[in-house]
Amino acid sequence: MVRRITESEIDGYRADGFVKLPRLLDQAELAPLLRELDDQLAEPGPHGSVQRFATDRCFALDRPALRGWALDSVMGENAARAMGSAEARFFFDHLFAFEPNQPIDEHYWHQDQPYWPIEGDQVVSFWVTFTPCTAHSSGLKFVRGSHRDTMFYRPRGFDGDLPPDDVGERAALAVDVAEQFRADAAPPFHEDPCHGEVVDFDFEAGDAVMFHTRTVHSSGGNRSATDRRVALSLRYMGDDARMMLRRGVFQDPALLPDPDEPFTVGAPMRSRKWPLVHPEPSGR
Ligand SMILES: O=C(O)CCC(=O)C(=O)O
Repeated sequence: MVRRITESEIDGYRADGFVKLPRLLDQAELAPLLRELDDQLAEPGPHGSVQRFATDRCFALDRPALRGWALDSVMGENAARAMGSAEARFFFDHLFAFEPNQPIDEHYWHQDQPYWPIEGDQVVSFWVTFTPCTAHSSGLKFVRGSHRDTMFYRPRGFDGDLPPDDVGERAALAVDVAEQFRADAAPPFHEDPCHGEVVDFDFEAGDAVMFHTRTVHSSGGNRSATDRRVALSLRYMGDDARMMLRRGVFQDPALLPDPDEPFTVGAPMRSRKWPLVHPEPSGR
């Protein structure tokens, strides 16, 4: 169903901040998972939006095939091995769908970590495409080695405008981390190689890229006149992941613990939303 990643793929991930995982999912797995993604696109959840492209997040655990893949397959073990972590917890799922003819000339280069209320090196995403795609048709591209950059680019709205910065009463807990940020958002890596080496891939359905939470990535949108692109990122976190809330920076409220759960900047990431998936899935 889902294959184990290899040691050489883990080496590639650590060296470059990303690695392509051909056929992470075998063909037989794709149809039931894509059906649930299409159902989600047809009836988006509270975090769904359609601006320059369609996105939704934090819904997979409510859908049986997606839940089984995210929590009960070798994905947790893959994540733990890649991160070099004893444990792996599921963090969240994130859907990205482009219809034909949805180019984004200026791209949406970004790193993920600054948008999320989390800090740590052991945070990994598996971006899995359910449709074939290339750089021309919104295949995701990556900047080699950018995970080693110690500064963040300023977050911006990559599927349109950023939603309001609303973490409710927890806003009072936000800390000043201005020294971790550059003044600007990410530069146009696709236009000027002096900013860094951009790597793109040709993807078959079921292929994936495993990438670090600090790695800069984007697509150029979908220039195919006929083919849609549907991809889901599954995110996992390891032992060093800690709660964080950055003052003056958009912090996704969907990724905070539930209101009745504790939230303390610097505490390990614990919530009923983030089940342990490695070493022993428990209590599911
Ligand atoms: O699929 C895309 O176009 C964006 C994916 C992305 O930014 C992510 O998974 O973090």
